[in-house]
Amino acid sequence: MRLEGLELRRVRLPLVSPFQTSFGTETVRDALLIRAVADGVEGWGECVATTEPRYSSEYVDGAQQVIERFLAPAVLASDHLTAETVGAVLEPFVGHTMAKAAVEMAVLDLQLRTTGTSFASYLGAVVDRVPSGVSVGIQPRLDDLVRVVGGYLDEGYVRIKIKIQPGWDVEPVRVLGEAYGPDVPLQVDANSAYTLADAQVFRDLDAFGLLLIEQPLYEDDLRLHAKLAAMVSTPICLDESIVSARAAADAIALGATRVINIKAGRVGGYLEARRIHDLARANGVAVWCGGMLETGIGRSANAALAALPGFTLPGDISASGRFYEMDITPPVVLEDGYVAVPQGPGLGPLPLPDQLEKVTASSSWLARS
Ligand code: NPQ
Ligand code: MG
Repeated sequence: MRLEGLELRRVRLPLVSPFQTSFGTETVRDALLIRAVADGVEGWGECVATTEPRYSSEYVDGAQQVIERFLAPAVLASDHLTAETVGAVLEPFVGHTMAKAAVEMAVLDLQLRTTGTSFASYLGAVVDRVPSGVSVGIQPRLDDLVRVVGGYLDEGYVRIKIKIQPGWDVEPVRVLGEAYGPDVPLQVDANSAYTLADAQVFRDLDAFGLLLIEQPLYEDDLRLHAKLAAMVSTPICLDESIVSARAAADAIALGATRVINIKAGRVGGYLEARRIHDLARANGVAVWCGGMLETGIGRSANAALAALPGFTLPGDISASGRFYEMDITPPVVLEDGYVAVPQGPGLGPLPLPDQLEKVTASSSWLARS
């Protein structure tokens, strides 16, 4: 294909409640959407970069700028662009996986809408709905945590993940076990807040039968994650550390991870995400689909990815209502603890123009020159 242009659109969606992690508290999702146009068809991508570079080194203003200055001109210059060649076109630019992923996603959606193919069938989905887990932020008090988790269990979420940080780890897990029993699938996510000197915290967590411990140590500490993994019985799962299929191969070979959280944005796109899925599956490593507070655009694409056969654990693909009063697409909903895998062309739903307009902060059009 030859792209006519790319629209970059910044949206601001208020969260239904503040979301606190070990690296900060968010009250608004400041997201970047990309609309790619060719031959009168449009495709949508969503950049998962955060407002500030606290989850990873990327941040949304930086992602927008690297797209405007480098990535968009490169894909707009191609006369034979396909979703499968975007990676190679952008490969000369180092890093910026979230920005690259958003560009590739828009081109992939455009290509699949043109051919009438769904993300699910393109990626190799084997189910038409995926079990839905929920990520629960750090709460002011333990009784708030019990109440908030109880609400999600009532809604039907099949797995609870709580965010932890030093001082909010073993007690919250103990209290949830006491409130809801040992049969509620539970896992924890530290977002890199610990060091190996905190190993005792994770040994103490072994008593609770957690599904996994997500990203306890710093992003580039693969060797130390392997050390920690050898000291505890609960599986270690990496999120931030897995920035590519190469990193995934290293982490598996080192024994740093028994489970991988796959986020297409973090690894440079849905094609690289599928490669990590394939690699993990071949090595007997379970994967699940992470979340980055996506709008209905990214959330729908994630549901398709999570329908691949190696996604054997519930993901962080919650209903839109977990984060947003009003999504920009028809809301992703929970049905008996599952989210449906969209079957329409491309990633499925399109933004609803009125709702999109209401949350748009700015937009710009990058034309083919
Ligand atoms: C994780 N997500 O798995 C992340 C990180 C995260 C759903 O737990 C604004 C935008 C705030 C994206 C906070 C979940 C965020 C964000 C945390 C992503 O590590
Ligand atoms: Mg995580």
